[in-house]
This record gives sequence, structure tokens and C-alpha cells, in this order.
Amino acid sequence: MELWYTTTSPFARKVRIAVAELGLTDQIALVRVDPWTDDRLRERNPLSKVPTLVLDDGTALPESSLICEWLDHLSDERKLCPVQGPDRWRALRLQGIADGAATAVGRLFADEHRPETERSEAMMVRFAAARDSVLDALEPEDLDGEPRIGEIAVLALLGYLDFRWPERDWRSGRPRLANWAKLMFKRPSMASTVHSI
Ligand SMILES: N[C@@H](CCC(=O)N[C@@H](CS)C(=O)NCC(=O)O)C(=O)O
Repeated sequence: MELWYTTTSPFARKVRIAVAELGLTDQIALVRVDPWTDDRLRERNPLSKVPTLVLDDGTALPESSLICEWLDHLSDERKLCPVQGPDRWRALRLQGIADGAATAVGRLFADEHRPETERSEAMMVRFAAARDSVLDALEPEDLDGEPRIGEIAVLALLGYLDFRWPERDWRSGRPRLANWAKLMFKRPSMASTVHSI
């Protein structure tokens, strides 16, 4: 299998964290790609987005959540995606809001680097509100020290915030989230997947 990725994508990092947590690193070759310019990616995934997981039969899976479900079914020992009951809906809810915030943060970061004439101030306010509201919503959550897909998506979001805006302090006023992240960032799956340019 090949994981097509960038070192800057929070969604690709989410998948890479899942790969490491599941102990599948040896089964997956990493292919670094520029989704904006590399036609080889669109030949495999019509969306031309990262992450894309290319299976051994050539099937290309888009979407980090789908890729994580696929990876999960390969592992008999550890499961990241609970299959049923309240645990499943909690994990998917956390993943949903964390992924949504990562999308908002990515768009906000891109807008901040555009000329002012090409930005929408109204949209930037909305993206920032999504980011801040999600962080506030995560603060009272009982996040697990043995991460499953919800926690992994949250870790990818928090890691992306540190990468894009190291000078802006999301930890301030959110001590529970900050303490949890401090512990979790030490995991090998986090240390081996840090963002880079
Ligand atoms: N919902 C998708 C989001 C993937 C995504 O937006 N990837 C960005 C990089 S962070 C990308 O490939 N952008 C290139 C493009 O939009 O053409 C997922 O969870 O995988």
C-alpha cells in the first residue's frame, strides 16, 4: 500500500498517526506529493487531495476518515474505530468536529497569506469562530490516553495549530486540553509524524 501525503496536511497526519498507532508502518510506503501540481495524484484520486491511500490492487481511497476505517480493519489487535454503541458515536462526533476545525484552520491560514483584496473578512471571522468554538467544546471532553479515532483527529488538529500558528496560544484558558496534549504529544505516533515544510 502507498499513502500519498504532504508533510503539511493535518488530514494526512491524522492517517499517519493512525498507521503508527496500529503498528502498520512497515506495510505502507509513503509517497510525498504536491496535490496542486502533481497529475499522478489526480490519475489515482479524482479529487487530487491528500491523504490518498493506494491499495495493492490499485484502488485509491480518498478521505482520511475512510482511510482510517480501512486501516482499522487490517488490525486484529488494536481498534481505533469502535464498531457500535455510544463509543462509536462519540468517536465519530469528535472526529467530525476536529476535522471540521482543521478545515477551517487551513482555510484561515491560506486567507491570511492572500492579498487583502482577495480575502473575505466575513469568511475569515467564520473560520476563526469555528476554530475557537471547537477548542472550547473540546476542553470539557474526557479525552482518552489510549487514543482512538476521535482523539487522533483532535491530536491532528492541535498539532496543526502549533505548526501553523506557534505564536498563538490555543492552550490559554484550556488547561485540561493542554495537559492532555502535553502527554499525548510524547507518543511515538506523534513524535514520528510532526509537520514540516
Ligand atoms: N476531508 C478530507 C480533506 C483533505 C484535504 O482537504 N486535503 C488538502 C490538504 S490539507 C488537499 O489535498 N488540498 C488540495 C486540493 O484541495 O486540491 C480528508 O479528511 O481527507
